[in-house]
Amino acid sequence: MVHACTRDCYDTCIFDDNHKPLDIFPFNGFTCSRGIADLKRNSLNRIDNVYIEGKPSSIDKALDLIAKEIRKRKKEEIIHVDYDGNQGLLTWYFPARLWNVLGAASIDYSICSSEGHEAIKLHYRNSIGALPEDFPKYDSFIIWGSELVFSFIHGWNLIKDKYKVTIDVRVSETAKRSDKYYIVKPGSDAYLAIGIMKRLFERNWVDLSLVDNPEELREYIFSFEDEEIEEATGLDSSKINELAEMYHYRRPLTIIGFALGRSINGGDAISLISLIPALIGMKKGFFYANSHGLGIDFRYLRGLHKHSPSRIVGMAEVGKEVEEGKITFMFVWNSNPLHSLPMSDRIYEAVKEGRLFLVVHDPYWSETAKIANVALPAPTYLEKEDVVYSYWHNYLVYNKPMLPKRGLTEVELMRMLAVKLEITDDVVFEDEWLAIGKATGVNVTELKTKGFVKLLPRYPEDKVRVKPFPDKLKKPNGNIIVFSSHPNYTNSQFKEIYGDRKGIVYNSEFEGIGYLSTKYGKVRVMFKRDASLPRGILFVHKSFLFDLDGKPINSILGFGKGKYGNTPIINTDSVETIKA
Ligand SMILES: Nc1nc2c(c(=O)[nH]1)N[C@H]1C(S)=C(S)[C@@H](COP(=O)(O)OP(=O)(O)OC[C@H]3O[C@@H](n4cnc5c(=O)[nH]c(N)nc54)[C@H](O)[C@@H]3O)O[C@H]1N2
Ligand SMILES: Nc1nc2c(c(=O)[nH]1)N[C@H]1C(S)=C(S)[C@@H](COP(=O)(O)OP(=O)(O)OC[C@H]3O[C@@H](n4cnc5c(=O)[nH]c(N)nc54)[C@H](O)[C@@H]3O)O[C@H]1N2
Ligand code: SF4
Ligand SMILES: [Mo]
Repeated sequence: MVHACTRDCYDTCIFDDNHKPLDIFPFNGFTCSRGIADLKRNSLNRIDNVYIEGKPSSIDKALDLIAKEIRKRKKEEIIHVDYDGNQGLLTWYFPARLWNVLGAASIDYSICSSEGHEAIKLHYRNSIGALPEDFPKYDSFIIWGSELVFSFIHGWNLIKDKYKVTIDVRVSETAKRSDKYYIVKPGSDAYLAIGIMKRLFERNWVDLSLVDNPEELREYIFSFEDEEIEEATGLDSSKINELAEMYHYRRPLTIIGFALGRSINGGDAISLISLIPALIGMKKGFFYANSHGLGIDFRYLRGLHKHSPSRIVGMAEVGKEVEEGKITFMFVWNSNPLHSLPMSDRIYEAVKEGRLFLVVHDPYWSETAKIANVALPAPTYLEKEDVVYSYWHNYLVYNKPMLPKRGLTEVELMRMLAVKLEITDDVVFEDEWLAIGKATGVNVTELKTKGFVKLLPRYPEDKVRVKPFPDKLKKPNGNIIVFSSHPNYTNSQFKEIYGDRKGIVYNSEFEGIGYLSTKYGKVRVMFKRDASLPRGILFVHKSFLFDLDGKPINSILGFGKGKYGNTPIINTDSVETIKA
């Protein structure tokens, strides 16, 4: 039998029951440093018991306490924070049913990729693009705002020997390993896409058969002067010509990174970039994330066909709402919000001051679990049954546990808490395998027997809508903080294997201790000089998000968000640097 890695990662590697990566396309028998270390990590830093206020306790006492705290509150003050720490349908999605039956507040799941999904859907109705099987059909690639060599190793493996061009705001590792790279000013990718399309129109290199309204697009594109585009992007005309020539002569696959959606003007950038392939008549000419085009009914899994949250809180605003006292109870699983949410120091302060009751269900002692009023042990993905999808390939995988279970599964916990709360709704108690069958359209018996099946990708056939066109683009101000993936960690995970590093900020000027400051907060960090970084770019690995005093770096992020998918603007501007 098999299992797939459930971490937030493009690759969703499938392993055999000895935890060896399958030697089939696109995994090709290898995995990353995390996949290799999973068996060793599985016994380290685990939450080994139920803890109440840091002291070992029993599940019954914990559930009584949680139920009492829930009953005390208005449902609008109760929020569940769950993200992609485990991408299993049973671990991540299904347990949200309890909270939706309760009518608690829900996050909007916007932290990572929603901005790009929504921006692409404006034009294509769905955000699905190239599948792994499509990658080898291209002989060239444009890697736009993605640190692919670290974040997407099997994608990189398929393209590493082909012609590649990277567009980034700094000389990333992917840029270094590409045939060419272009360094643009942060927040200016929308202008670059406009510049490229302008050249394509001017040279009559367009094929208008796929788009619905080319004349309106032309008019919009020509409302931008070349000087404006050059000034915004920092690229001169010859560079923009080169990119247009590459699109025309080589017809590359454009890989659009998630980081763009977390940046200034990010939604507009992704929206316009996704139009370029269509404008030259390329179908499926981009890859962003395919999860919304595989026919999985995530709403059904979360019970949203029958119940709705009382309100939706943007992930950009959770910290702010905690500070304002609008959220007083937080139930966390599959997420480490102290590490990952903007203004997360407000969560820490509210727990310490007794203004927020925090429950965390996690296999590991995450930074958030460590400060929780109640910490509950969860099994890892190697220890429980689940069904896993990918946002790149279209395998649906039945995870058969290969190690004994430690802790309570998310489904067990949800139902035990429902019993305490005297909730009998059949949405909570529907057989989870029936629900999986309904939500995926897959025969579950066949899935369990075979281990994995392929989902049918669904591509909309309509013409590509050129509208809406972005109106005003923002001009970034001052220094910009830019985050990116580290090869040995997935977000906050794997510190027990590869160690922790606090608050290192790479920049073009300073060396030594100092501060980053915005109107939202201030953190004490270690500056390191990197001559390759453009002035004004502050680069941080997104796995080391605590400062020298243990305060979240996200204390300095605000609640600004993207206009299409509400993704927090994590790569934010107006960051002041202060040398100590
Ligand atoms: N090893 C590893 N793999 C991972 C993860 C991990 O933590 N570690 N995380 C997973 C997750 S959750 C995600 S979301 C993906 C993220 O994977 P990617 O989409 O690759 O995103 P990032 O690594 O955040 O950053 C990609 C690049 O975008 C650049 N960038 C930032 N702002 C801009 C801009 O305005 N314009 C342009 N052109 N470039 C910009 C950054 O400099 C960086 O080099 O990776 C997944 N894979
Ligand atoms: N400053 C800054 N902030 C960022 C980013 C950035 O680049 N810079 N990136 C953003 C992005 S792209 C993302 S996706 C988010 C990621 O933010 P998070 O979702 O907080 O990321 P992870 O570190 O993957 O945390 C997931 C947690 O899930 C737990 N977990 C793993 N498996 C299971 C399981 O089976 N059951 C349960 N119950 N828990 C499990 C892990 O142990 C871990 O504690 O962070 C965002 N925040
Ligand atoms: S983190 Fe990504 S590359 Fe590594 S084992 Fe998991 S799915 Fe594969
Ligand atoms: Mo992400």
